[in-house]
Amino acid sequence: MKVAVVGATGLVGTEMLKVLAERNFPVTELLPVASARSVGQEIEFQGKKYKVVSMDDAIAARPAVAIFSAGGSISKQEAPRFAEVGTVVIDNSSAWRMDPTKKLVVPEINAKELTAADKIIANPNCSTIQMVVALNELHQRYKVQRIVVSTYQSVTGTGKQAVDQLLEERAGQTPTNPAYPHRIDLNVLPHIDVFEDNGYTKEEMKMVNETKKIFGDDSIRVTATTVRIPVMGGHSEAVNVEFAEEFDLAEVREILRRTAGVELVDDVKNNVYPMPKDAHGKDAVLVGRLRRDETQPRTLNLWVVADNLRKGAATNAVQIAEAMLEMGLLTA
Ligand code: 2RA
Repeated sequence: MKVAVVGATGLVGTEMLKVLAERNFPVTELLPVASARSVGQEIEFQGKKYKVVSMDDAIAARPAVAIFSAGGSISKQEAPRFAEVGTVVIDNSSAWRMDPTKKLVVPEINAKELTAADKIIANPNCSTIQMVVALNELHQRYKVQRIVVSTYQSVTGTGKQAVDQLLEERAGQTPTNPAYPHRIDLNVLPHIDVFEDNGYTKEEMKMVNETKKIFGDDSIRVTATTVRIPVMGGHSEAVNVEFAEEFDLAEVREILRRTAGVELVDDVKNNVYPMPKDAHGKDAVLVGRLRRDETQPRTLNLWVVADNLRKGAATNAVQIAEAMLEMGLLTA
């Protein structure tokens, strides 16, 4: 199967190639696409060398699927051009997520909604994906009514520029090309993406809006505070969730144990709980610190950690492609 990866040289694009190879996705021909200045650059995939190609050349090759991680403006402009030649686009930017004609997919939750008519599919924001994966089965059993979430997000979510800033600051250097308005080393920034008129950031509003769309329930109330922390990989989230129905903590634990995509890591007596360092390279969403919110009924606290470049981006996108393949929606 011809597969294009648009943004192939970025942090997420590189992870997408890794995941495609690791999961043996049936790639017969890879079309790596990157900026014009990268055209001709060689990259290795499954022991073969491929040259980076231009967007036009990739479209002309009519790949079965094009996985994008190249920013919203490029996706807005180029995804429809791929779709016109019959390519299925899975896009990791925010460009299509809230478009009512496009599906926002976390395979464990709503892959079954995909049809042959879906030619541009949106991959949710990393901080949303890990939260809804953790809550999915609990939502089916107890019905989520309200979520209060605070996130602790790695600099890899911003990209290479932010990683370089952290490394330079950690080495005692003045950052050459800082990604953030303040130092990030030994600091935290309650500021991810831009501020909206309502005082929330775009990142926070993504969690609010995407959660409702993925669960297909506009009545779910979400409020979020998203924070950047000096961690090299892995997003963590403190989630406080109020359900419509009362729950039993032992049953919650059981449900999480059998929730697709979740690994329960919860034994605080032995200092066992999810940490970003343990999520590196994993596709599972790690859940722990389970405890009842004793200040109000039907409310649970949990701590959710995932590799933001994998399940938060690359793996979820590849899993969408896998689901479509299984459903006969991708033609080789
Ligand atoms: C971030 N979730 O962490 C955003 C985009 N990857 O910066």
